[in-house]
Amino acid sequence: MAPRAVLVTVEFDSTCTDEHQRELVLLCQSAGAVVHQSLVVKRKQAVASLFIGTGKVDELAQLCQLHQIDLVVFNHDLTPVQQRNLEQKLNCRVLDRTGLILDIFALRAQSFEGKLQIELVQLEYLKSRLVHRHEGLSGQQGGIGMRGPGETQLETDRRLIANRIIQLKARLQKVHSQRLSQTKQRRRSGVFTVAMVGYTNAGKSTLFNVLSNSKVYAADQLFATLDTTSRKVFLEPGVEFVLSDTVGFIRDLSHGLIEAFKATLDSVIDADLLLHVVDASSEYRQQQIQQVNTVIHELGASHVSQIIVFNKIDLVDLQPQVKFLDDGQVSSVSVSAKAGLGVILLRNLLAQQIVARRNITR
Ligand SMILES: Nc1nc2c(ncn2[C@@H]2O[C@H](COP(=O)(O)OP(=O)(O)OP(=O)(O)O)[C@@H](O)[C@H]2O)c(=O)[nH]1
Ligand SMILES: [Mg+2]
Repeated sequence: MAPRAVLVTVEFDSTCTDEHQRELVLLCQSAGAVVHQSLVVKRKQAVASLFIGTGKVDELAQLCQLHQIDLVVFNHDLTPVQQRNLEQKLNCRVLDRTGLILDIFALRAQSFEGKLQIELVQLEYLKSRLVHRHEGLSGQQGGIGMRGPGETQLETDRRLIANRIIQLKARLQKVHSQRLSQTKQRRRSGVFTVAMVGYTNAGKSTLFNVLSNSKVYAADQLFATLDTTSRKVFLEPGVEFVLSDTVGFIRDLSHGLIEAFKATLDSVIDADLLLHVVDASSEYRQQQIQQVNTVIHELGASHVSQIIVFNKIDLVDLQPQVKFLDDGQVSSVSVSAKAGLGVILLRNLLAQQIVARRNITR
């Protein structure tokens, strides 16, 4: 049976709480949980021990007991101590936002590299929690009689995890260098490369399928795509490019997660052009564009030129069109991948870019 979850979003100020709450519901559903209730708690600042006040924790504990809740998810990052304290008080599993995203990633990872990467991040995440859990335990039980075996177990766990981390890093390094030589080969052959980036659920995979006539997994879920897929697309005789579909981005992606996906996002750093896919029907599209650009910057790909693709125009009654900047460069194109609107405009734009690049490099 799917686990039943209660979600907690703390409103420190009033910015975007509704949107953050809605997003957490989607994340939970994508992880396979059933959302029983989504709560907002107002606070000026987080409490060191429990993140929220004791009164609220008691209320939550009652709610969890009454409705047989399996899981409480916080829409924030918790310290290992906060997580442990909350689990004790609430008597059920407590996850923070990063933990939840990691869970979805683990569920979705398909490729060998993706699986290795996700295991690595999970172990790094677990490592910090392991230490704190144990310290809490020995402190609570006074240590005598318990301390010896407990610490031995902890040492064993730590050593096993550390060994596995070394092993995973070595394997990833190998896969990474293989990928690098593939990229170099592609560069030498001069094929134009386009990578699709964008907020999760913007419609990248749907557009990828339309452009490349493929059938990659596209669904109304957050992080439906985890692994990068690439296909060659033929536009007209002699005009072709390699298109890559990538993992979606989300706000406040923790540093560990960005690190983990740097390798799979090679195609983004090395691309000749980024198609930045935006859900035009989202009220928060401007914030989402900003957040994606922040991740692109962290990946070191700010130098790659970008065309914004406003997708899902069928939902907002917009017409397919191309917009230009003052200097004549393309700024955006509006399409509907699902309804097939404006796809021809996009294909023509891509063909122009490829031919223009070819003329420059000749
Ligand atoms: N109405 C409408 N829905 C669309 C359009 N394009 C995609 N969708 C829907 O949006 C949802 C997400 O589409 P995906 O293609 O999986 O989005 P994605 O950006 O690849 O998402 P992640 O891989 O999760 O980051 C699916 O339910 C699609 O059917 C569109 O043009 N119009
Ligand atoms: Mg996708």
